Amino acid sequence: MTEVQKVDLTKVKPYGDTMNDGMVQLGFTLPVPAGDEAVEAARQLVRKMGFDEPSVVYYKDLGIGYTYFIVYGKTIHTVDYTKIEVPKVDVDVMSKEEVEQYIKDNIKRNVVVVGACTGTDAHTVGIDAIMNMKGYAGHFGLERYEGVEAYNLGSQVPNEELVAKAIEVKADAILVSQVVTQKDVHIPNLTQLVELLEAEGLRDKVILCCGGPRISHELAKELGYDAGFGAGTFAEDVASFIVTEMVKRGLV
Ligand code: B12
Repeated sequence: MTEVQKVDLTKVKPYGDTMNDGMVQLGFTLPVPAGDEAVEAARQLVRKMGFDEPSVVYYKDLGIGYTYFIVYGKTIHTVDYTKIEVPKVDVDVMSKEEVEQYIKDNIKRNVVVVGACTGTDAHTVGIDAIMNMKGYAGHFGLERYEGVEAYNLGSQVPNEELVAKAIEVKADAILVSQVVTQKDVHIPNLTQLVELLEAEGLRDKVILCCGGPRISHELAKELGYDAGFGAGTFAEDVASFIVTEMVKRGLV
Protein backbone atom coordinates (compact mmCIF):
# COMPACT_ATOMS: atom_id res chain seq x y z
CA MET A 1 0.00 0.00 0.00
CA THR A 2 1.31 3.49 -0.87
CA GLU A 3 1.91 5.60 2.18
CA VAL A 4 0.72 9.22 1.84
CA GLN A 5 3.39 11.48 3.26
CA LYS A 6 2.30 14.23 5.62
CA VAL A 7 3.12 17.76 4.53
CA ASP A 8 4.40 20.29 7.04
CA LEU A 9 2.49 23.38 5.83
CA THR A 10 4.70 25.70 7.86
CA LYS A 11 7.72 24.66 5.77
CA VAL A 12 6.59 24.03 2.23
CA LYS A 13 9.13 23.38 -0.53
CA PRO A 14 8.82 22.11 -4.08
CA TYR A 15 8.14 18.42 -4.69
CA GLY A 16 10.14 16.69 -7.42
CA ASP A 17 10.00 12.96 -6.87
CA THR A 18 10.24 12.82 -3.09
CA MET A 19 8.69 15.02 -0.41
CA ASN A 20 10.75 18.13 0.40
CA ASP A 21 13.49 17.43 -2.14
CA GLY A 22 13.03 21.09 -3.19
CA MET A 23 13.55 20.24 -6.85
CA VAL A 24 12.99 23.12 -9.32
CA GLN A 25 13.47 23.53 -13.06
CA LEU A 26 14.70 26.93 -14.24
CA GLY A 27 14.94 28.29 -17.75
CA PHE A 28 16.97 31.38 -18.62
CA THR A 29 19.32 32.98 -21.11
CA LEU A 30 22.79 34.34 -20.40
CA PRO A 31 24.52 36.83 -22.67
CA VAL A 32 27.60 34.60 -23.06
CA PRO A 33 28.66 32.24 -25.86
CA ALA A 34 27.75 28.55 -25.49
CA GLY A 35 30.46 26.27 -24.05
CA ASP A 36 31.93 24.86 -20.85
CA GLU A 37 32.42 28.32 -19.31
CA ALA A 38 28.79 29.20 -20.03
CA VAL A 39 27.58 26.00 -18.35
CA GLU A 40 29.74 26.74 -15.30
CA ALA A 41 28.41 30.33 -15.21
CA ALA A 42 24.82 29.04 -15.22
CA ARG A 43 25.62 26.56 -12.45
CA GLN A 44 27.27 29.23 -10.27
CA LEU A 45 24.40 31.64 -10.81
CA VAL A 46 21.79 29.06 -9.84
CA ARG A 47 23.75 28.24 -6.67
CA LYS A 48 23.73 31.97 -5.81
CA MET A 49 19.95 31.99 -6.31
CA GLY A 50 19.60 29.56 -3.40
CA PHE A 51 19.70 26.16 -5.07
CA ASP A 52 21.84 23.18 -4.06
CA GLU A 53 23.22 20.68 -6.58
CA PRO A 54 22.63 22.78 -9.72
CA SER A 55 22.67 20.65 -12.81
CA VAL A 56 22.57 22.02 -16.37
CA VAL A 57 20.39 19.47 -18.16
CA TYR A 58 20.12 21.34 -21.45
CA TYR A 59 21.68 24.32 -23.16
CA LYS A 60 21.42 25.78 -26.61
CA ASP A 61 23.52 28.27 -28.50
CA LEU A 62 21.16 31.12 -29.44
CA GLY A 63 23.78 32.72 -31.69
CA ILE A 64 25.35 36.19 -31.41
CA GLY A 65 26.88 35.31 -28.02
CA TYR A 66 23.75 34.19 -26.13
CA THR A 67 23.01 30.78 -24.57
CA TYR A 68 19.74 29.36 -23.28
CA PHE A 69 19.79 26.97 -20.28
CA ILE A 70 17.53 24.58 -18.47
CA VAL A 71 18.90 23.87 -15.01
CA TYR A 72 17.65 21.65 -12.19
CA GLY A 73 18.40 22.57 -8.60
CA LYS A 74 17.19 21.93 -5.07
CA THR A 75 15.98 25.07 -3.35
CA ILE A 76 17.19 25.66 0.18
CA HIS A 77 14.18 27.84 1.02
CA THR A 78 10.72 27.08 2.40
CA VAL A 79 7.52 29.11 2.89
CA ASP A 80 5.03 29.10 5.75
CA TYR A 81 1.79 28.37 3.91
CA THR A 82 -0.27 28.79 7.09
CA LYS A 83 0.67 32.50 7.29
CA ILE A 84 -0.28 33.39 3.72
CA GLU A 85 -3.07 35.93 3.19
CA VAL A 86 -4.04 37.06 -0.30
CA PRO A 87 -6.48 39.96 -0.70
CA LYS A 88 -9.35 38.78 -2.91
CA VAL A 89 -12.45 40.33 -4.41
CA ASP A 90 -15.05 39.89 -1.68
CA VAL A 91 -18.14 38.63 -3.49
CA ASP A 92 -20.29 35.51 -3.69
CA VAL A 93 -20.01 34.60 -7.35
CA MET A 94 -23.39 34.03 -8.99
CA SER A 95 -24.18 32.16 -12.21
CA LYS A 96 -25.25 34.13 -15.29
CA GLU A 97 -28.90 33.32 -14.55
CA GLU A 98 -28.54 34.36 -10.91
CA VAL A 99 -26.95 37.68 -11.94
CA GLU A 100 -29.85 38.28 -14.35
CA GLN A 101 -32.38 37.56 -11.62
CA TYR A 102 -30.46 39.76 -9.17
CA ILE A 103 -30.66 42.66 -11.64
CA LYS A 104 -34.43 42.14 -12.08
CA ASP A 105 -35.03 41.98 -8.33
CA ASN A 106 -32.65 44.62 -7.05
CA ILE A 107 -31.72 47.05 -9.83
CA LYS A 108 -34.84 46.94 -12.02
CA ARG A 109 -33.15 48.53 -15.05
CA ASN A 110 -30.32 47.74 -17.43
CA VAL A 111 -26.80 47.80 -16.02
CA VAL A 112 -24.53 49.68 -18.43
CA VAL A 113 -20.96 48.41 -18.75
CA VAL A 114 -18.19 49.95 -20.88
CA GLY A 115 -14.92 48.10 -21.35
CA ALA A 116 -11.66 48.35 -23.24
CA CYS A 117 -8.04 47.34 -23.34
CA THR A 118 -6.45 50.75 -22.92
CA GLY A 119 -3.33 52.74 -23.72
CA THR A 120 -0.91 51.14 -26.17
CA ASP A 121 -2.01 47.62 -25.20
CA ALA A 122 -3.25 45.69 -28.26
CA HIS A 123 -4.37 42.49 -26.49
CA THR A 124 -8.10 42.15 -27.11
CA VAL A 125 -8.59 38.52 -26.10
CA GLY A 126 -8.90 39.16 -22.35
CA ILE A 127 -11.55 41.86 -22.54
CA ASP A 128 -13.35 39.90 -25.28
CA ALA A 129 -13.43 36.85 -23.00
CA ILE A 130 -15.27 38.89 -20.39
CA MET A 131 -17.53 40.97 -22.64
CA ASN A 132 -18.19 39.30 -25.99
CA MET A 133 -21.39 37.38 -26.58
CA LYS A 134 -19.63 34.04 -27.06
CA GLY A 135 -17.50 34.46 -23.93
CA TYR A 136 -14.66 32.15 -22.98
CA ALA A 137 -14.20 28.50 -22.01
CA GLY A 138 -17.94 27.86 -21.98
CA HIS A 139 -18.78 30.99 -19.96
CA PHE A 140 -20.86 33.52 -21.89
CA GLY A 141 -19.68 37.15 -21.88
CA LEU A 142 -21.58 40.19 -20.58
CA GLU A 143 -23.12 41.01 -23.98
CA ARG A 144 -25.16 37.83 -23.56
CA TYR A 145 -26.57 38.81 -20.16
CA GLU A 146 -30.18 39.88 -19.97
CA GLY A 147 -30.30 43.23 -18.17
CA VAL A 148 -26.73 44.16 -19.11
CA GLU A 149 -25.97 46.73 -21.83
CA ALA A 150 -22.35 46.07 -22.72
CA TYR A 151 -20.05 48.22 -24.87
CA ASN A 152 -16.68 46.69 -25.75
CA LEU A 153 -14.49 49.39 -27.32
CA GLY A 154 -11.66 46.99 -28.24
CA SER A 155 -7.95 47.60 -27.73
CA GLN A 156 -5.51 50.52 -27.81
CA VAL A 157 -8.26 52.78 -26.53
CA PRO A 158 -7.08 56.08 -25.00
CA ASN A 159 -8.38 56.67 -21.47
CA GLU A 160 -10.03 59.91 -22.68
CA GLU A 161 -12.08 57.95 -25.23
CA LEU A 162 -13.14 55.40 -22.64
CA VAL A 163 -14.27 58.13 -20.25
CA ALA A 164 -16.14 59.96 -23.03
CA LYS A 165 -18.02 56.76 -23.91
CA ALA A 166 -18.79 56.10 -20.25
CA ILE A 167 -20.31 59.58 -19.98
CA GLU A 168 -22.24 59.21 -23.27
CA VAL A 169 -23.93 55.94 -22.31
CA LYS A 170 -24.15 56.72 -18.57
CA ALA A 171 -22.04 53.73 -17.59
CA ASP A 172 -22.57 52.04 -14.25
CA ALA A 173 -19.29 50.16 -14.58
CA ILE A 174 -16.01 50.62 -16.44
CA LEU A 175 -13.84 47.60 -17.20
CA VAL A 176 -10.19 48.00 -18.15
CA SER A 177 -7.91 45.28 -19.45
CA GLN A 178 -4.13 45.50 -19.18
CA VAL A 179 -2.06 42.61 -20.48
CA VAL A 180 1.30 44.20 -21.23
CA THR A 181 3.02 44.94 -17.93
CA GLN A 182 6.62 45.17 -19.15
CA LYS A 183 8.50 47.94 -17.40
CA ASP A 184 5.28 48.61 -15.42
CA VAL A 185 3.72 50.40 -18.41
CA HIS A 186 0.25 49.57 -17.05
CA ILE A 187 0.71 51.53 -13.81
CA PRO A 188 0.71 55.11 -15.19
CA ASN A 189 -2.01 54.16 -17.66
CA LEU A 190 -4.32 52.73 -14.99
CA THR A 191 -3.55 55.68 -12.71
CA GLN A 192 -4.37 58.23 -15.41
CA LEU A 193 -7.83 56.74 -15.87
CA VAL A 194 -8.59 57.18 -12.16
CA GLU A 195 -7.38 60.80 -12.36
CA LEU A 196 -9.56 61.50 -15.39
CA LEU A 197 -12.62 60.05 -13.67
CA GLU A 198 -11.91 62.09 -10.57
CA ALA A 199 -11.55 65.25 -12.66
CA GLU A 200 -14.94 64.55 -14.27
CA GLY A 201 -16.48 64.00 -10.81
CA LEU A 202 -17.34 60.45 -11.90
CA ARG A 203 -15.11 58.25 -9.79
CA ASP A 204 -17.66 57.59 -7.01
CA LYS A 205 -20.51 57.13 -9.46
CA VAL A 206 -19.05 54.15 -11.34
CA ILE A 207 -17.82 50.71 -10.43
CA LEU A 208 -14.25 50.65 -11.71
CA CYS A 209 -12.57 47.30 -12.35
CA CYS A 210 -9.36 46.28 -14.04
CA GLY A 211 -8.11 42.89 -15.10
CA GLY A 212 -5.34 41.00 -16.82
CA PRO A 213 -3.00 38.07 -16.25
CA ARG A 214 -0.68 40.06 -14.02
CA ILE A 215 -3.32 42.18 -12.26
CA SER A 216 -4.12 41.39 -8.63
CA HIS A 217 -6.94 42.68 -6.48
CA GLU A 218 -4.33 44.16 -4.16
CA LEU A 219 -2.70 46.17 -6.96
CA ALA A 220 -6.08 47.33 -8.26
CA LYS A 221 -7.07 48.66 -4.82
CA GLU A 222 -3.72 50.40 -4.45
CA LEU A 223 -4.29 52.19 -7.76
CA GLY A 224 -7.77 53.39 -6.77
CA TYR A 225 -9.91 50.71 -8.46
CA ASP A 226 -12.81 48.90 -6.80
CA ALA A 227 -11.58 45.47 -7.82
CA GLY A 228 -8.91 43.66 -9.81
CA PHE A 229 -9.28 40.33 -11.62
CA GLY A 230 -6.47 38.04 -12.73
CA ALA A 231 -5.98 34.97 -14.89
CA GLY A 232 -8.88 32.54 -15.03
CA THR A 233 -11.59 35.19 -14.51
CA PHE A 234 -15.00 34.65 -16.09
CA ALA A 235 -17.80 37.12 -16.83
CA GLU A 236 -19.74 35.76 -13.82
CA ASP A 237 -16.98 36.90 -11.45
CA VAL A 238 -17.01 40.51 -12.53
CA ALA A 239 -20.77 40.64 -13.18
CA SER A 240 -21.46 39.42 -9.64
CA PHE A 241 -19.12 42.07 -8.27
CA ILE A 242 -20.64 44.91 -10.32
CA VAL A 243 -24.26 44.22 -9.45
CA THR A 244 -23.74 43.57 -5.74
CA GLU A 245 -21.46 46.60 -5.43
CA MET A 246 -24.05 48.83 -7.19
CA VAL A 247 -26.65 47.79 -4.63
CA LYS A 248 -24.21 48.09 -1.70
CA ARG A 249 -23.24 51.62 -2.76
CA GLY A 250 -26.78 52.70 -3.59
CA LEU A 251 -25.96 53.23 -7.29
CA VAL A 252 -29.23 51.74 -8.55
C1 B12 B 1 -2.12 36.66 -28.42
C2 B12 B 1 -0.96 37.49 -27.92
C3 B12 B 1 -0.63 38.61 -28.67
C4 B12 B 1 -1.40 39.07 -29.89
C5 B12 B 1 -2.67 39.80 -29.41
C6 B12 B 1 -3.82 39.63 -30.38
C7 B12 B 1 -5.09 40.13 -29.81
N1 B12 B 1 -5.98 40.50 -30.71
O1 B12 B 1 -5.31 40.19 -28.61
C8 B12 B 1 -0.36 40.00 -30.59
C9 B12 B 1 0.43 39.18 -31.61
C10 B12 B 1 -0.93 41.23 -31.28
C11 B12 B 1 0.56 40.35 -29.42
C12 B12 B 1 1.41 41.45 -29.44
C13 B12 B 1 2.31 41.74 -28.44
N2 B12 B 1 2.54 41.00 -27.34
CO1 B12 B 1 1.46 39.48 -26.82
N3 B12 B 1 0.77 37.84 -26.31
C14 B12 B 1 -0.24 37.13 -26.75
C15 B12 B 1 -0.36 35.83 -25.92
C16 B12 B 1 0.28 34.71 -26.76
C17 B12 B 1 -1.77 35.40 -25.51
C18 B12 B 1 -2.60 36.47 -24.82
C19 B12 B 1 -4.02 36.00 -24.76
O2 B12 B 1 -4.76 36.16 -25.70
N4 B12 B 1 -4.44 35.31 -23.65
C20 B12 B 1 -5.75 34.72 -23.50
C21 B12 B 1 -6.69 35.61 -22.65
C22 B12 B 1 -8.07 34.96 -22.55
O3 B12 B 1 -6.12 35.66 -21.35
P1 B12 B 1 -5.92 37.02 -20.55
O4 B12 B 1 -5.55 38.13 -21.43
O5 B12 B 1 -5.07 36.72 -19.38
O6 B12 B 1 -7.41 37.37 -20.01
C23 B12 B 1 -8.02 36.68 -18.93
C24 B12 B 1 -7.71 37.29 -17.57
O7 B12 B 1 -6.45 37.89 -17.45
C25 B12 B 1 -8.85 38.23 -17.32
N5 B12 B 1 -8.85 39.58 -17.86
C26 B12 B 1 -8.11 40.17 -18.81
N6 B12 B 1 -8.48 41.44 -18.97
C27 B12 B 1 -9.50 41.68 -18.12
C28 B12 B 1 -10.25 42.82 -17.85
C29 B12 B 1 -11.26 42.78 -16.89
C30 B12 B 1 -12.04 44.00 -16.59
C31 B12 B 1 -11.51 41.57 -16.18
C32 B12 B 1 -12.58 41.50 -15.18
C33 B12 B 1 -10.74 40.41 -16.44
C34 B12 B 1 -9.76 40.49 -17.40
O8 B12 B 1 -9.94 37.53 -17.91
C35 B12 B 1 -9.51 36.85 -19.09
C36 B12 B 1 -10.27 35.53 -19.15
O9 B12 B 1 -9.98 34.74 -18.04
C37 B12 B 1 0.48 36.18 -24.64
C38 B12 B 1 1.24 35.02 -24.00
C39 B12 B 1 0.32 34.14 -23.21
N7 B12 B 1 0.38 32.87 -23.49
O10 B12 B 1 -0.45 34.64 -22.38
C40 B12 B 1 1.47 37.23 -25.19
C41 B12 B 1 1.97 38.32 -24.27
C42 B12 B 1 0.82 38.86 -23.45
N8 B12 B 1 2.43 39.34 -25.19
C43 B12 B 1 3.50 39.95 -24.80
C44 B12 B 1 4.17 40.97 -25.51
C45 B12 B 1 5.47 41.45 -24.91
C46 B12 B 1 3.67 41.46 -26.71
C47 B12 B 1 4.33 42.54 -27.57
C48 B12 B 1 4.87 43.74 -26.81
C49 B12 B 1 5.40 41.85 -28.41
C50 B12 B 1 6.24 42.80 -29.24
N9 B12 B 1 7.47 43.00 -28.79
O11 B12 B 1 5.77 43.34 -30.20
C51 B12 B 1 3.17 42.94 -28.49
C52 B12 B 1 2.40 44.10 -27.87
C53 B12 B 1 1.61 44.86 -28.80
C54 B12 B 1 0.83 45.89 -28.02
N10 B12 B 1 0.94 47.13 -28.45
O12 B12 B 1 0.14 45.57 -27.07
C55 B12 B 1 3.97 39.45 -23.45
C56 B12 B 1 3.65 40.41 -22.30
C57 B12 B 1 4.76 40.42 -21.28
C58 B12 B 1 4.49 41.41 -20.18
N11 B12 B 1 4.68 41.00 -18.96
O13 B12 B 1 4.13 42.52 -20.41
C59 B12 B 1 3.26 38.05 -23.39
C60 B12 B 1 2.94 37.55 -21.97
C61 B12 B 1 4.20 37.05 -24.13
C62 B12 B 1 5.50 36.83 -23.36
N12 B12 B 1 5.62 35.78 -22.61
O14 B12 B 1 6.41 37.60 -23.46
N13 B12 B 1 0.43 39.47 -28.43
